[in-house]
Amino acid sequence: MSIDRRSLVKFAAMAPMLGALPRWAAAAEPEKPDYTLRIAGGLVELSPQHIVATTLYNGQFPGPLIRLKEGKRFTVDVYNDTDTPELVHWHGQMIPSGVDGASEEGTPFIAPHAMRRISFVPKPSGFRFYHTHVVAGADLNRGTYTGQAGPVYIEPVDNPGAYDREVFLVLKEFLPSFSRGGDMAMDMLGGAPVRELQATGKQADEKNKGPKGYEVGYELFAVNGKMLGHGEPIRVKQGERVLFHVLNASAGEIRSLALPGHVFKVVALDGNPVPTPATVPVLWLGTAERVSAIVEMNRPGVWTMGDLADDDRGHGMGIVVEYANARGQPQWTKPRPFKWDYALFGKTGSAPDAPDETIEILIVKNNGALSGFNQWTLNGEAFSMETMKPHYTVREGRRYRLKFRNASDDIHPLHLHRHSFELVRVGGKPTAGVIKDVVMLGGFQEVEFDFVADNPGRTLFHCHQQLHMDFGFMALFDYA
Ligand SMILES: [Cu+2]
Repeated sequence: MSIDRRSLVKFAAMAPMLGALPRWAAAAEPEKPDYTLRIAGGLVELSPQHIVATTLYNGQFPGPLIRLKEGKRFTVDVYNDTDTPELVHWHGQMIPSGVDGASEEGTPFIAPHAMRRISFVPKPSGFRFYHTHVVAGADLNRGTYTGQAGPVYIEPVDNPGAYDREVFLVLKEFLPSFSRGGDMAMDMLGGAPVRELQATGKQADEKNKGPKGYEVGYELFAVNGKMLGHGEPIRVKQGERVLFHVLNASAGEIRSLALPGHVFKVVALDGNPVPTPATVPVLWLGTAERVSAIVEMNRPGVWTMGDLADDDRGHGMGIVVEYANARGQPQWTKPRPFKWDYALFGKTGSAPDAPDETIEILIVKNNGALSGFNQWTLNGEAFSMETMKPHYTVREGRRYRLKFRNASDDIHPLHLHRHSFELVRVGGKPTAGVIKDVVMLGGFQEVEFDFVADNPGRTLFHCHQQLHMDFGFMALFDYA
C-alpha cells in the first residue's frame, strides 16, 4: 500500500483528534440532553375543590416552558411512563418529519415505558408549543384531551421587544365528556356565509339525517392550570407594559380573552410578528393558535382577565390581574361587541406573491356517520392511515395556494405542519403579510393561504380540533 502526500496530510490532521479521544469514550454515557420530558399520569389542582387526574408532562400543567435559541441545536429525552405509545409534536417549527411528532409523517412512536431522544435545530423564532399528537378517537383520556401541552419560546438572534416583562398564559379545559350537539361561539369571526356552501351542507345533512353527531364539552376551565381566583394573580404596576403570550391549548374549543378597562396591542400571531400591530378589546384564539399582545397597565384596580362566555369564565376560564396597592374583589365587565378579523393585522395596500399552483379543498360533514361521530371529508375523502389519502404532491421551491371551502357550520382551526403560511383571503377579505400555522375558518366560509414548499418531507395538514382530525379531517402533503 502506498501512501500519497494527500493521505499523509489527512492522517496528520486526524492524529491529534484520535490522540485526544480517551479510551473509555466508546463506552461513555450519552451526552446529557438539554431537557427531559416525562409523560405520566398525575394530578392537577385546578382549585382545592377540583383536583383532576390526567396525563401530564413532568407532572405539571402546563408542561414546562421550554426556551430555545433559534438555530442552536436542542436535544430532549422523552420518557413515556404510560402504557400506550406517545408522540410529542413541536407545533409551529420547521423541522424534519422524523422529529416533528406526527406518525402520519413518519415520526416513530415513543413506546410505552421507553425513552426516545429527539434532537433538532429550532426555528423560526417566536412563540411555539409542544403537545401530544396521538389519535384519541372515542377515548377522552388520550390525545389533546389530556394535559399534554406546554409552551415553547424560541429566542430570536436579536430581541426587539419594547416591553417590561413577559407573561405566558395557557388556556385549557378539563373533564371532557360527549354530548349531542355543542355550543361553540359562532358569531365572532368577520365575513358572511357563502350561499353555495350552505346548500352543499344542507345536501349532506339530508343524506345523513338523524340526531346530531357527538361533540365534546368540558366541566372545568383554567388558565395556567388554575381556575379563576385560585392561582396567583398577575401582579402589575401602573405604567408597566406587559407582553402576554397566550396559547389556546384546548382539544377543540375556540377561546376569547378580555381584560376590562384595557386593550391588547397584538404584536404577533402564532409567534410571528404582524405587519400592523393593531389594538383590540378582545383576543380570539382557535384551538392551537397563539397571540402575543402588549397591555399597557393604565387602569389601577383588581380585574378579571377572562373568557367572554359567562359560563366558561364562571367555571374557571380567567385569571386575576392585580395592580400594586389595589384592593377588593376582581372586577369584570363585558367589552363592546367586536369581530375578530385577521386582516386587521395585515399589510395594507399590498398582495401576497402569485402562487405557482392553487389547490381547492371542499370540507363536508357527514352528520353522525361513524357510529354517532361526525365524519369529515376533504374533496369527498376522509383521511385513512391505510391509504394515507387524501394526498397531495408538492415540488420544492413552489408556492402553493390552498383554498378551503367549508360546507359545515363549524369553525375549523386549520393547521399545516412544518411550514408557515401567509393569509391571502379570510371571510371574503383580502390580506397580506400575516404569517401563521393555524387559521380559523368560519362556518360556511372560505379561507385562502399560501405556503412555500421549502421543507422537504411528509407534511401533515389537519383541523386542530381533535374530534375532527380523528374522524377524517386530515391530509398529507408530500414532496415529489
Ligand atoms: Cu375542524
